[in-house]
Amino acid sequence: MPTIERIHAREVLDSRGNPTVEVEAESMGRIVYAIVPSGASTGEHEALELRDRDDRFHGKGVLKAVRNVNEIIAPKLIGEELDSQERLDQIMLDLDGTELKTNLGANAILGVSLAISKLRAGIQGKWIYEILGDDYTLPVPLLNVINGGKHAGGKLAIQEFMIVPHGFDTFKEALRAGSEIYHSLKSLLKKKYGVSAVNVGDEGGFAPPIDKSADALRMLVSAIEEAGYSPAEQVSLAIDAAASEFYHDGRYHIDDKQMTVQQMLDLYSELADEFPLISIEDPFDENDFTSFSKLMKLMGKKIAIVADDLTVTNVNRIKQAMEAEAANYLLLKVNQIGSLTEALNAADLCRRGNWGVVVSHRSGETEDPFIADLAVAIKAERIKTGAPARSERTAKYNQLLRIEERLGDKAVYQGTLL
Ligand code: 2PG
Ligand code: MG
Repeated sequence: MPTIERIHAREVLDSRGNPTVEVEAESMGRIVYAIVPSGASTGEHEALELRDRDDRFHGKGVLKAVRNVNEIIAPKLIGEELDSQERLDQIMLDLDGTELKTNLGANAILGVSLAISKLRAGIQGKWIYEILGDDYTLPVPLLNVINGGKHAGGKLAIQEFMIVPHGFDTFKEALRAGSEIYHSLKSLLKKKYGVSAVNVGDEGGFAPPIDKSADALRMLVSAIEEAGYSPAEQVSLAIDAAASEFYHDGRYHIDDKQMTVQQMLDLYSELADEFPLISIEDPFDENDFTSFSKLMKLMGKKIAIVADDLTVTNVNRIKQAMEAEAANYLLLKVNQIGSLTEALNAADLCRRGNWGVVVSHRSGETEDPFIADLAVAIKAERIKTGAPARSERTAKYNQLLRIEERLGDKAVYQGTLL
């Protein structure tokens, strides 16, 4: 069995221009690279992203995490057989020894964890999705075309307004629709609000001067029609409220109002009645399981209630959410938990608990397309990886195009299963 011959970490930049950890690893002449993403609307229960907090990069340097890889993790793993992801990840989890990876940093551990899976694929001459699963599907993309909240400088409280092209036979056709709608939206926004309305936010979606949630969704329906597609039948809508970000002093500050939980429930119902909304992520504060459950009772039979900051890809929190019936979909982000094995365990738990899975990027992303392979391998129903624009987003969509082509006749697009 081939062994890990070399592991080396360095500091590189993410899509926001902030430093992040890259891990390079080598075995049998194969060299692989894995880069760790980073959030902005980070959940308070996420594993620790270790930052230097000194005078470099406004405190955001990751040299401590880099050193932890090069001086602590690498000496332990070099020479180990590439037999099992789980065993190698467990060596790192034991080295760290904390629940939230506060010793070594989730960014240090995850970089190595992802590099290990790429090496394991490389030495077998396989693609990553092939070693992570044995039966595959192509996920439906949630394309974030209007950016609000912490990801843009506008007035929209809701962080993400997404189009969902599910009514197609292939991922390729769905992505084409996504791109065409994105460009129709650009023209409509320009016409209505002027050229500055099409400046983009962190995830490549536009950041127009719209201040009401319903108006943003209305623009999306117009863009779908303008591009020649049929809303609801072919293309539906999704939102990520990321509500913790606008929850202050017991109220949700949204649409120029300060809303109670009941008013938010009413708002979501109205939006779901008026628009073809099929998914609502993080509708309430990240500690409020009770309000999530209320929304589930109200519409959990019809649409996806997605837990992100609530569950942070952590099996303990997912179990808690399952017991409370607080959601029916998990947003799965590998860096929230900090190792591939734990992320895969979270996905398994969802399967057992009858939850769907949306594999997700972070707002601070990189050119690493890893999550595309992951989504295919775990048969995630959906993937959320930004607008169909900006290379750190299209890197993932383009990898899905490659995988679909490679699977040929065996390719199954989840959209057809909706
Ligand atoms: C989210 C993500 C990704 P961030 O809230 O779902 O879109 O944002 O990476 O900033 O947490
Ligand atoms: Mg979210």
